[in-house]
Amino acid sequence: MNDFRVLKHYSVSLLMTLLLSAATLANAADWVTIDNAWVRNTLPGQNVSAAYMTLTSQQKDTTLINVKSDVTDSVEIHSMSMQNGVMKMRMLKELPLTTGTPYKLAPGGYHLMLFDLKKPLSSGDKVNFVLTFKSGKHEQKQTLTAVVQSADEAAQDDHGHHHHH
Ligand SMILES: [Cu+2]
Repeated sequence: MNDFRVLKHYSVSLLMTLLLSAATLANAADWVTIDNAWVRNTLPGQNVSAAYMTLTSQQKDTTLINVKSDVTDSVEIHSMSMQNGVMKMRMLKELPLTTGTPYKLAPGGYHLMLFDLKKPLSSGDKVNFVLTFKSGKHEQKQTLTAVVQSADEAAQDDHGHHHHH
């Protein structure tokens, strides 16, 4: 009788331990924290767009090396800068991240360029991404879902989160 009670108690603790380790593993597995991911909606006749998000690496020497999406077969990492009064976009082979420093991909700066969209993107649509990160000899894929927004909606969101006047 006593033995049975001990065994039962033991099984429950073991189960709890397993559940807790599973949760911890899931968190520890993510090298990069990805926040505020959104994709710009398309205008009629437009088949290119861009995705924005904030990447914060939790891992040493992590580099974004590849991006895939379900709305296009062609995603590029781009930088954008003003040169002689003209906005210029440049393709980057990879994007190195500094550990613990938020890396903000935002309109007018770094972005994930989406070419040859399979369908128009409207506000509220969901776009799935698989980001591949490299650290040393290891690679890790992280999936994320970004919501489609207009630039205005995104700016309002940003305001809501960061300013309270
Ligand atoms: Cu671009």
